Amino acid sequence: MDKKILTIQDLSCVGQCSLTVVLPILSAYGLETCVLPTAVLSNHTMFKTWSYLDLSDEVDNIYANWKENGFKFDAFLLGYLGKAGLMDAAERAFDEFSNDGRLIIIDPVFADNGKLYGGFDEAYVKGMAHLIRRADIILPNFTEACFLTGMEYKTSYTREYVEEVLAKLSLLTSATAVVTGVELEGKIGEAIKRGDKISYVMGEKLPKSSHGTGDIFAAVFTAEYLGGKSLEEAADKASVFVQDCLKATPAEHFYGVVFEKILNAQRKA
Ligand code: PXL
Repeated sequence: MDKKILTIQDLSCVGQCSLTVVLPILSAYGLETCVLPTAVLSNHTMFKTWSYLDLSDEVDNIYANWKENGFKFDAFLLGYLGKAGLMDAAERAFDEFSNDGRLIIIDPVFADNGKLYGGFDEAYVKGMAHLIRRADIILPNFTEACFLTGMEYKTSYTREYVEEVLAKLSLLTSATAVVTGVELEGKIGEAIKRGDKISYVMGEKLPKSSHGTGDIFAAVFTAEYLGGKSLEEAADKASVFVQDCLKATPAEHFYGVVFEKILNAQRKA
């Protein structure tokens, strides 16, 4: 039977991130994609201003009806929750709505480039460091991996430093860690730790980055991995997808990437 996935993250109405990118990507890969919206924002928080409707209070109502209707999911992809209180709700979803053999992928989504996103604090980081114990795979970027482990964020570091961070992540969770945005020897990519095995998937470092690319990486990685690719293959496909998005995005399109073009090109190929 086809896989049914629940993705838990916010709906930013404008800005090409979270649900507006993850939902079309997972669907295009043929996954039946269900959503638990954690918040509705006018736009993402990299714009000058934004409105924020926290949906925490609606979760009980949604879960009661899911229970009544007998819904279960084969996989979970968790992203931007916004409020630490929603971490309990996420755990309840794992406990109450899982099919046998389900996969839990957690992208912590609270920081980048050495800084917390607007609205997040140390308590959120601590909560996420606890929540990831429930994951099978975690997808932190290098900044988030440093925050989660209490390691210093550096812009220049060695392979040894990356592996120290990976080792500290293993103290928090037995999940496979796929740490994105790792920069080594002029390249950028993922450092992957599964049990004692560490591997790297490194690619071209482009002279720009953009908002929403972490969410796009998570969606493509999840779809490829659920489709049977290895961790490394899925990470490579997701990185190349993100690079293609960045290359296709004009400079004046500052708030996200034109992932629609790449998804559409993939459909026609
Ligand atoms: O792309 C991550 C993300 C998701 N959702 C919201 C955000 C961000 C990053 O800042 O602001 C609302």
